[in-house]
Amino acid sequence: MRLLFVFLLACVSFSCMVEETAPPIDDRNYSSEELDILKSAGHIKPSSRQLEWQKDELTAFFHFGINTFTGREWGNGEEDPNLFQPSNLDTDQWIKTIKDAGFKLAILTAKHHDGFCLWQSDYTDHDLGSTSWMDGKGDVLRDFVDSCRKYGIRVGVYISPWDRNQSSYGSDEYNTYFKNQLTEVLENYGPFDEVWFDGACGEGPNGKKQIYDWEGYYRIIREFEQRYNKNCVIAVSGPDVRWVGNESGLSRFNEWSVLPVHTLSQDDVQQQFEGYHFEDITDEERESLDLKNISRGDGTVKDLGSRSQIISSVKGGMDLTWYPAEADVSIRPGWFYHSSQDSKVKSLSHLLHIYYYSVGRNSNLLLNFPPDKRGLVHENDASRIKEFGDVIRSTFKKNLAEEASIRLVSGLAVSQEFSEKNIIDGDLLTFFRAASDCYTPSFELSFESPVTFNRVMLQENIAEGQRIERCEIEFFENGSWVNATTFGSVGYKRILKTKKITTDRVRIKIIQSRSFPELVNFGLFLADPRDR
Ligand code: FUL
Repeated sequence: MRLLFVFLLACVSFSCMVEETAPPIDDRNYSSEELDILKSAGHIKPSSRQLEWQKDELTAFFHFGINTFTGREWGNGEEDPNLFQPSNLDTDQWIKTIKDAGFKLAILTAKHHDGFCLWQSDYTDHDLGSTSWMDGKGDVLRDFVDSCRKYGIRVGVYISPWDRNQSSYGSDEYNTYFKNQLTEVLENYGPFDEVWFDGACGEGPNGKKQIYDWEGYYRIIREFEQRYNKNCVIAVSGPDVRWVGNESGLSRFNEWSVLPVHTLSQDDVQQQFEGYHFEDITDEERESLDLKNISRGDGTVKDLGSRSQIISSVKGGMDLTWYPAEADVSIRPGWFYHSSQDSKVKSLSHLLHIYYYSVGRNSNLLLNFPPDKRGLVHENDASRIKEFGDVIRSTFKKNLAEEASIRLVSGLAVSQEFSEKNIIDGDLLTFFRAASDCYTPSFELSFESPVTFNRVMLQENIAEGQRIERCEIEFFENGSWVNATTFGSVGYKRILKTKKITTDRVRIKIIQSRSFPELVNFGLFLADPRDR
């Protein structure tokens, strides 16, 4: 069902690759109680692990495993391990390729649903120890982790909870198996920066579905995090990073990082995520392990964090939480390599559209590259991603706004230290903070000579929360102010495409906010000609 939904959504979303326009402003009269609720939403903050993760922007996914050699997307766990025979595995090539394109983090499918482990596991024979490849001594996870560290790329691991090989799957015993395996990976290959748990939960070889001990899994990861003293987000079926809700890499027009802790009853949630299990966990434990997001709502719905969602949820007794989106998509139709898809690598314009609709909409992009049977990122994928990286780098290399002088047209900074100058100083550590009663400041940028741009960027100081709900950018032309673009929520980063505009004056008008805005950065860019 979920796959069908995801497939339909992918078709619909790409077939209409047109820019969405801003919906009408929400001009309802809100009571002071409601405004207080919205204000409190604007002051929910990310954890340090979430904040660090958000700055990655681009994460590479590598789906590699027994499916690479069987041509399947979902293996059944009965594969002969000997089929795994990469002829020229080179994880350095994977990591160099994505690093050159600007990616900061990489995640490997160390175990997919077939249960086949890309390391030597003490707990199963469905692993690299059972292949003749490298005389059973190969260790792809080790190679991958070493390559990431060598090139300064942050490291993530995907370990599928759904395991179609394990006969214990569907019983409590399997939870022990999974926890052993998780511990083995964290212990021998950690520290990791991200652990990715898939939501898919089908049957095991015994025809049974598993009741997962999620809290038990999370506890292990948090304990390792403390031991290594290094942040590690748990994504998707996890409390720190949420699935954006489709596998097309596209975020919502308003992608909020502050959401009600859950939007459905626990029964509904459990059905939605098949097998998602709520163990008995005390509130204190939940608090101490920072697991407030473990009861989650339906991640696919259109509206997760609007005013009405926030107000009705809080009035209904729910808490609010920081739960940022990760937008996943593959560079090819499949997640795993199939030679028949060599000519179906996404076009540059499709990838750029995804970039603007993910990174440009307050989400991290998780873009998948399926290494081929040689164990290499295929030439077609490698050259496309190089092109993508070059274009992004070229489009955003020169922030024209940094040449302007800036003044507040309306509103007030809380103090000189947090003045408007900070948003065009090129320093992401300094920011503008409005005075506490100023929710709708406007700024004007003036240039000594006209500049030409067609991309606008705005970034909030999310360390303190996400607050902006609506903003307009205007430019001065023939004696009057003209609208360049109107958009909604901002968060970590919002990027808008505009027509090509030449002007010597630009205005940023914040029209609606939940609390006093804090802005880190404003940008005006002229896109590379390949970025249309
Ligand atoms: C899905 C999985 O079933 C796919 O095979 C893939 O790993 C994707 C990222 O997540 O739920």
